[in-house]
Amino acid sequence: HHNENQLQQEAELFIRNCYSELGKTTDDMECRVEQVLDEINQSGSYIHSYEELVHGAKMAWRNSNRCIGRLFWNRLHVFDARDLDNEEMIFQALLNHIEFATNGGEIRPTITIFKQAEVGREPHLIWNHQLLRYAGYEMPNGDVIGDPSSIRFTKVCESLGWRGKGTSFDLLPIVIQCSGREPQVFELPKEVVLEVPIRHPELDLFHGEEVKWYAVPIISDMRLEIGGISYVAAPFNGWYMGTEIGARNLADEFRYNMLPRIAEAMGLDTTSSVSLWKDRALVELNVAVLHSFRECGVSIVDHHTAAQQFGAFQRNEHKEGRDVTGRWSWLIPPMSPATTDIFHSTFDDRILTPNFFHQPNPYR
Ligand code: HEM
Ligand code: NRG
Repeated sequence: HHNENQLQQEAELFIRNCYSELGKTTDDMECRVEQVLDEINQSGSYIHSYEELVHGAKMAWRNSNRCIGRLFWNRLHVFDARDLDNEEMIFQALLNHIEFATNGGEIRPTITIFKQAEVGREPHLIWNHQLLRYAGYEMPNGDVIGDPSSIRFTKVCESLGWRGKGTSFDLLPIVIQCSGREPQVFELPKEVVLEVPIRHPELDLFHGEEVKWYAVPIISDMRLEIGGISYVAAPFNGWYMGTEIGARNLADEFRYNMLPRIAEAMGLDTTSSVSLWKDRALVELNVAVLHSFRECGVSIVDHHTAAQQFGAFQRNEHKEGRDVTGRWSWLIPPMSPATTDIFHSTFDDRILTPNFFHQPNPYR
């Protein structure tokens, strides 16, 4: 979408910002700006140095308006996978990402960055929304087994020859498409995927039914933009905030919809909403999620701690003379939002770059 002038402008802005944050000399900065502008004149594009790639990715996290976890933006591990050019090597890099990030439960915020987009060349793409996610199957009678939000992608996998076991928690395969070729499907080896069985410290919430969630959320369908360059395959992860699983994935009516079952197991009166059965079930489900992750030694943050960490992020940024941008409706946690300071604040939702952007879905 960029003409060369636009690209040169964005590149120069990024290099100046990046080099000033990294404490580089003006000589280094001016020299690199000139080099980048020349490179764009000659080739129509430019290549980031490893240092620029690393700091650019960190800036993109720092600028993610919907993310409450940004206190740790400067502690992102960056894997440079820009030279990988086939499906097998990309899959190996993804396995490496999963293992490194999982780290036996002590999760490390990590991003793996594949080849940049170029005009006149089909990019390498990952079709999955997250590297780890559960399949969803729609039954003829309209019931759904598994995660309803995966129904469409599960069908795509099936059309490519994949068959799931049909449980509520089938891990989807990884789908990789290189240079406009046919997409290839890779099953994840069980050993690399850490999962946490969910159980409440005191109550039997699920009537003995197995409920679990994977340890690491690895978003793999967003475009990373740094200095006018797009990295369309750049999966990243941190650790979970408990409410993402307990107040959304397992609770939403259009996801696993567990609240009615839990309320029944708790013996609550579900015939009238004034018993607040949904709220009481929600609290115990979220207690169970946090308890289970902790007991398994898997990193997770509760929403109160996360909101406090976000406050520390705001103060840090203020000290550094940078504005914090944010989107209120995403930053507030989906349970007890008014118990956090975030709820009582307002945010500027301007989009700074580098940043992560949603991009069109490669299938459908
Ligand atoms: C969104 C927490 C790490 C980038 C979010 C959301 C939460 C969150 C709760 C909202 C998700 C939702 O409502 O679906 C955290 C925590 C982290 C972390 C606890 C722990 C370290 C990261 C990292 C990156 C990142 C490492 C990138 C390098 C983003 C982006 C979004 C987001 C781009 C918006 C996603 C979207 O639009 O769907 N984060 N995050 N976060 N986070 Fe973080
Ligand atoms: N709500 C989604 C995950 C979105 C990103 N959340 C993070 N990101 N914590 C879910 O699977 O529930 N991260 O990079 O840590």
